[in-house]
This record gives sequence, C-alpha cells and structure tokens, in this order.
Amino acid sequence: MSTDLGTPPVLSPEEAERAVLLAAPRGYCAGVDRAVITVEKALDLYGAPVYVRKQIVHNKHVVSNLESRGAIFVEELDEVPSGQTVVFSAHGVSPQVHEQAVARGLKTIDATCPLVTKVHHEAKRFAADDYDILLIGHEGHEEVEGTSGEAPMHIQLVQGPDDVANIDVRDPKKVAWLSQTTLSVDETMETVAAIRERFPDLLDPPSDDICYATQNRQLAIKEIAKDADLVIVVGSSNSSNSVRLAEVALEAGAKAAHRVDDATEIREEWLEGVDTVSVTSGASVPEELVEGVLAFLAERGYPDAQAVHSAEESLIFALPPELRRDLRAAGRS
Ligand code: 0CH
Ligand code: SF4
Repeated sequence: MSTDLGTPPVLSPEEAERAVLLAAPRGYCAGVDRAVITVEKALDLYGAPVYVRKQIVHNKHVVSNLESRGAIFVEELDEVPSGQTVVFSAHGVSPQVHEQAVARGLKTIDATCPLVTKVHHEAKRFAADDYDILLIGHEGHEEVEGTSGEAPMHIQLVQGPDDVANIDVRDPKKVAWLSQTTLSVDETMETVAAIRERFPDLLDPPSDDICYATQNRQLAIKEIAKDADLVIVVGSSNSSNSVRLAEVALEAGAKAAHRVDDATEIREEWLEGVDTVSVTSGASVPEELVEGVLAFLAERGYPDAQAVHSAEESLIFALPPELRRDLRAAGRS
C-alpha cells in the first residue's frame, strides 16, 4: 500500500534560500495586557463612554479599537466631564494628576503598570533621603513626566551620555539614578557609565528599572537580527520600546530594520534581494498585526515563520483594585 504524501511545492532557487524568523518573546507584556483589559472591562461594567487620559498604550490600533467600543481618549483631565470615569494609562501619572482628578470629582481607575509604579516608589525613597536623582529617559514621554512628578525638586532628566557634562548636583556624593522602563539596555548602561565617571559614589536603583519585558524583547531580537537581511518591527512610532527594537536590531548586525504599524506600511522594495527576514513586535502590539506581516511575506514567496525562543514569560498582573472591587460588587469577578 502506498501513502500519498502530496506533491511538495516547487520553489524557485531564490525562494529555497528564504527564511522568516520570529522573535519570542514579542508583543504584549503583562502591563499592557492588564491596561487594555482594564479599559475593556470598564466599558463592559460602566458602559460607554469611559474616558482614558492619554493613549492607554502607545499603539494606534489598540487605541482605535477601544475608541470604536466607546472609549474616549483625552490629553488632560479638564477634557473629562465631572463625575465621569477616567482610566490612567499604563505609563503612569504624577501625583498632581491624581490630585486634579479628586478636585474635579472624577472616578479614576489607575492602569499604571506595577513596574512603573515601582520606579515611582524608588524616586520617592531617594528623594526622602535627599538624593539628587538622575532620571534617564526621553523628554516629553508620559512615563518620564509621571515619575518626575513624584519628586520634581530632586529629579533631573538625562537623555544620554551627551547630557552628563551638564549635570548640576548639590552634593556629588549624594546622587542616584533611575530610568524609564522601556529604554535600550545597552545605551542606558553607557549613560550610567558616563554618570559614574563623574560621580563615583552614584547609587543604583534597588532593582532593574528597565523591565523584564523590555529586556527580553531586546535579547530576542538580538538573537535573530544578526543574520537578518531585513528586520521588521511591528509597533507605533511613539512606542519607545518598539522604536528601540529597530535600533537594537541594527546594532546587533541586521542589514536593515524598519518599524511599521502594520503590514500595509511594508514597502515592496525592502524585500529586494532579501533572504532572511526577522520579525518582532513591541510590548504594546496585538499579535494579529504580526500575523498580518507574516501573511504579507507568505504572499511574496517567503516560507512559514520559525519561532526562535530566547526567554519564557509567565507574569500576569491583577487588574487595578478599584476595578476589581466594582466587578465583585456587580457579581462579575
Ligand atoms: O514603550 P513605551 O513606553 O512608549 O510604551 P508602549 O509602547 O505603550 O509599551 C508599553 C509600556 C508601557 C509603560 O511601561
Ligand atoms: Fe510594564 Fe514593562 Fe510592559 Fe511597561 S513594558 S507596561 S513596565 S511590563
């Protein structure tokens, strides 16, 4: 009896050389998952509209999807009618924003990632001990604004090694550093080294501020970028961790790296002469957008993607306590 194994597809010589490598882990981290579910559950429980201060996470597809379900995204709390419910984004807010919400009689749900809150606590502790705090991060980023607001008189922003010469502190022996959670690990270490050269007594944060998800996604893309002709990073342009992934890929040896919001932004010419394409996504990116990129590549003769695992992740955060309480009261927990 013969078994028909089917006819293998006929590949052109170019197609036979091709590979698609998929970073693992990639996409949603525990803090993003929690923040997005928070808005979804708030919409289910309280009904539309639910206001959200700033983008809940920096992804335009996530934001437009939640908008279509009744979320209203605002820049500041004065755009929220009094008495309404407002969710704070995963990136965190300063104490001043909490105070403003109380003053305006708003019901708040805080979707700040617990790992961002941890950095806020570190800032408060260093400030209470009267340290000058050097916060490594990007000017204007919501997370930097929120963390700085915890101790504005003690914190100054350092964007990179070039800023170090201009740092002015009260006592060079009482200086500590903290960072945004979504920076490049390697770049941040360069900045810290430059700071330490100026201030040898520099105090480190009690644990890594660049979070596990940022670190794991950078390690994963390094692993598959070094042999790639092209790296595609899925993520929005204002997503710090996504933008960093494209930079890290180039530093790791990728011949080219592009960030796209989705497959429609991939340019055909990027694929010219390309055999190995490596794909990843930022911590705020829904997996269906990565699937769209893989389908785009498949339509152009690239094979199924091979996942390359460099770390396992199992962290899950409980929903914000104020939402859990209301879910319980409504018998929906
Ligand atoms: O990478 P950033 O911080 O711009 O933010 P994102 O793309 O919304 O990813 C989630 C991180 C949220 C706070 O750490
Ligand atoms: Fe939290 Fe890290 Fe995700 Fe930011 S990237 S939401 S700090 S887990």
